[in-house]
Amino acid sequence: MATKDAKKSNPSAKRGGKKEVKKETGLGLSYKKDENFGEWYSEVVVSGEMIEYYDISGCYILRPWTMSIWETMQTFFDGEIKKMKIKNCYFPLFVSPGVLEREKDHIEGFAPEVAWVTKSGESTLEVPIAIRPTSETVMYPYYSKWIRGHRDLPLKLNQWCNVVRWEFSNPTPFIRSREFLWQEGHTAFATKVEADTEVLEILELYRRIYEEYLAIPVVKGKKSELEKFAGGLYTTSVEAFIPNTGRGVQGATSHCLGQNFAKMFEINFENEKGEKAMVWQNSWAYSTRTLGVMVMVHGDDKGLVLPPKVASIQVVVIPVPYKDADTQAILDACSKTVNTLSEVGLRVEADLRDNYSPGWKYSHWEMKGVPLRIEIGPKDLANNQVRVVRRDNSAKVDIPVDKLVEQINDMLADIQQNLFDVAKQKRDACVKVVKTWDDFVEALGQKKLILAPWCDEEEVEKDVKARTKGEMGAAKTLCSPFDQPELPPGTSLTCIWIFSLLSAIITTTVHVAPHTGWLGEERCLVISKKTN
Ligand code: 87F
Repeated sequence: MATKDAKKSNPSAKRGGKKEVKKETGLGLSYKKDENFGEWYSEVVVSGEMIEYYDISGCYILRPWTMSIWETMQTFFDGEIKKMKIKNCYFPLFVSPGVLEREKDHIEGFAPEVAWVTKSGESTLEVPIAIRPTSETVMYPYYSKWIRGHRDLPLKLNQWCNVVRWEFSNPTPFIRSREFLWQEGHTAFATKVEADTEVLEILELYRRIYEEYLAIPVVKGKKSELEKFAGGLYTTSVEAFIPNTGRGVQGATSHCLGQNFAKMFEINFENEKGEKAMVWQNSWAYSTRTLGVMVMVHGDDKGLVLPPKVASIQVVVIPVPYKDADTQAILDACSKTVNTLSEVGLRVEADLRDNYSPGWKYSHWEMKGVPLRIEIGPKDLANNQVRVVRRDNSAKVDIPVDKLVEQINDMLADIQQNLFDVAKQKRDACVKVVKTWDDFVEALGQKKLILAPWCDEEEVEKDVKARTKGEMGAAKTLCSPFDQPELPPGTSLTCIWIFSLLSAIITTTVHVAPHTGWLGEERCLVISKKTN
């Protein structure tokens, strides 16, 4: 199918609204981040060699440059959950229709996204088989079998796998793909207290993935009743923000499922008093979407910008030979630099290819987002120094060879911190605290990340969505942040939604009492435009 998505496999083929391709190198992006964000993103993931488009819409090839970042995050997260005594397992990819149906109420809204295998070779399967979109229904029948008494609890399992959700809205590499990689954790406890504690422990690990590894600030909080996972009791999430689009992105979720699934799948146990009880469950996941957020937040007009902690190559060493210089001595100095830095555990490579110019190599590694570039030419050799260029801010410094390890380590740490600081400053500049409907509507139009008093009633949220549909882009609540803005003592919050009614009613001069209290306890929620 020749979809719009498939056409992107050769972004250089369409050059509408392009910028000049660099003459010297033939590299460079056709689109600018601030001018055409969507095309810029599609181009940067391909030119940075993270993604290759595939002939099935919404499916992408994850290239080694992507997988190494994924593996770094995986190593961190896997180590942390093992400390929490969570064990890895693997359940099958296929789900029988009967089992899937057991979760009918919750699956209902998701049903159109479930992909089915209906044939093997030429013969039609007697019973079609679903491909897992998530594994609750796959795993929980076995939880029911394995959990008998309180000594079988807690049961804490995780699996690293792929899932398939046949999305129909605009596919976007990493952010919305039909198959993606994730980890899904599914745990069962004897008490709600244990489940509640774990929900937050996992959420903190997700925050660390974003903030410490990907250098992306996130907001931790609780989802609204409308936006939570319908099958669960409550959903917590980390929310990132993309200033260019003015949209929030759900970074990862940690759900407390309560006893809903225990009821459905009969996951019971005999407690210490010998009574029959139902388990309390959690489920939590983060996916390859993390990588898309990283590209969107840090990338620039030269391509990817990788945080040093996750970059597959942290330092690239490039020889800069001149006509009459001792080329072999330069190449040897490059190899020596690689060895010195590799020995202390840094991820370093030299690009010694002789069929590309240094200028071409600079652009190539900039496109791929390598945090530091070391250039070694005759002058550097003579002065016993190397020239170092930062990818994040293009700063150039000469460093003496005998300070190499120390200074490179410092610079990498500084880049990691700087990426986070810049991203946070950009995000914070987009945050708008509003108290009234008019201010809310205005801020939404300005692509702001809105912090507003909110009563968290499903009907109210649906109404706000409906009222903001159209040019402005419907509003969607992201979460109620755990860190709430400070309010002067004695201040009472009024849900912004009531002002939308007030302005309608005021025109007919009917007096309405302030909307406080009766819809429950107002807290501030962060709100942005809907993702699609
Ligand atoms: C799509 C098709 C079928 C999301 C779906 O978030 C089912 C679903 O259940 C579905 N899309 N969900 C919700 C997933 C909930 C939960 N599962 C385990 C998570 C974390 C990991």
